[in-house]
Amino acid sequence: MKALYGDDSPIAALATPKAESALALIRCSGKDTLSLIARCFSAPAQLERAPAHSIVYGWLNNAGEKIDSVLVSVFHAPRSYTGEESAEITCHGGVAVVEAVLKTLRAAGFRAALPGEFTFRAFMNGKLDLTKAESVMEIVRAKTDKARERAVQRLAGDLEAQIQDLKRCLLAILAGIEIVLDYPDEELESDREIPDTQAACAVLERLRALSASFQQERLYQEGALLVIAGRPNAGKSSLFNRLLREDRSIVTPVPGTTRDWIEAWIVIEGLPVRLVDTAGLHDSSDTLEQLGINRSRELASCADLVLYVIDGAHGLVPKDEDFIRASPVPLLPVWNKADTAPAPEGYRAVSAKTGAGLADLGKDIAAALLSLPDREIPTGIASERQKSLIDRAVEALEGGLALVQAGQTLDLIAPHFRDALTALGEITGEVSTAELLETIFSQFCVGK
Ligand SMILES: Nc1nc2c(ncn2[C@@H]2O[C@H](COP(=O)(O)OP(=O)(O)O)[C@@H](O)[C@H]2O)c(=O)[nH]1
Ligand SMILES: [Mg+2]
Repeated sequence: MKALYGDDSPIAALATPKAESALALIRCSGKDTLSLIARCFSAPAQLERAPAHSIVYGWLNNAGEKIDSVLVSVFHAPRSYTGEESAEITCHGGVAVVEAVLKTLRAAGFRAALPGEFTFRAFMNGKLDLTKAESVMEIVRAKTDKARERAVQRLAGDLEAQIQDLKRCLLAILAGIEIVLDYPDEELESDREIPDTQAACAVLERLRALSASFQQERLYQEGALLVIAGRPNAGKSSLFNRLLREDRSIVTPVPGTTRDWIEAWIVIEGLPVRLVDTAGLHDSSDTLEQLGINRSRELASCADLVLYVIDGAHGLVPKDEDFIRASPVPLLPVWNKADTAPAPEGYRAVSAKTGAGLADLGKDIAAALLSLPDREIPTGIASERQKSLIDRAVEALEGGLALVQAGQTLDLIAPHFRDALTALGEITGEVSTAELLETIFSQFCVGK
């Protein structure tokens, strides 16, 4: 892949799904794109003379045979997605039509684009930094509107701007150190201490906040695992159905009805949530039921949040208290059956039967998952890659500051600050390797 990535040879790929549809879009980019398409186009001269951002209508022909009537959108370098001369061919959306158009383009001199190759070229030509390139993939994959919104903020440059600002701060601190290193004998007029530890601590704080933001951004992207647990008959399945707004899980007055687990994807306050209804937690002599119970415990132990349903008709019993206390993951207690008796102070009261309290419960769940009640979180980091680089910068800065504290000399301290700076440069892509780029862009779809 590396050998092919990174040249400007003409490439073409279908950008829309390979399925019967009204229209399909085939993207072309690279050297001589327009004159290559002109070779198989009914109005070649018009296409080659077409102004930027115009559309030309005509027929695509292959060896004298009419393939399809198409529209060609024309982009001149550098005003295109990739920064190269490009075109988008809109043809009819049949699977066979698309195949025939691609075959025609191959005959004219285009090769099939690799996954993410268009965006890769856009990055190489300075159209976007790596945080923006990664957000393109996020937008395509966003499951909810909120997830899409957050990715769009990164595409608009919110994250890049934060990283650039952190780099400026670090660079200023480093410049202070380098001057002393370069001119050790000069009397420098500075009212600041060298290195500027106060500024470094401020950068460190912001980096730590960014590192923590990944947990939340990941929830928006991948969704949260929310497991409903509780004793038999507490109303777990009723609550599951309520949250799902359909009767999926079987509800009966007989304890031990749900023996396996049932799951469904729902959206809570813009967060994609994988909701799981489990078997009631109690000891059973029935082997099959006991297996279900064991699975319930396993699921509950790897959840992002456990929704622990208390049977309001019976109140809190020692078994409930034990489970709540022992939970290895965050747990939200819910007092169900509030229609039968009032809930005690401090509990979220709901009734799976009437639906009372369900909207507030949704807010509680989102707040518990994001661990930031009632507050919009700023744009954070969105990939494992970004997270590991932020953490590297945090470690480097911590290391540097520890040396300052220990009274070490500047020549020993400086490399730590430089390393932090390099890590941030890797996030935006100013510092990059072929391997890194390949890993990122190969995750894209073909045509992106
Ligand atoms: N009054 C009342 N009954 C409920 C409520 N939620 C569930 N139930 C009843 O409690 C029984 C057990 O419910 P189910 O959802 O199967 O509990 P699970 O065993 O925890 O899954 C059923 O008869 C439900 O109709 C509620 O909010 N109020
Ligand atoms: Mg049940």
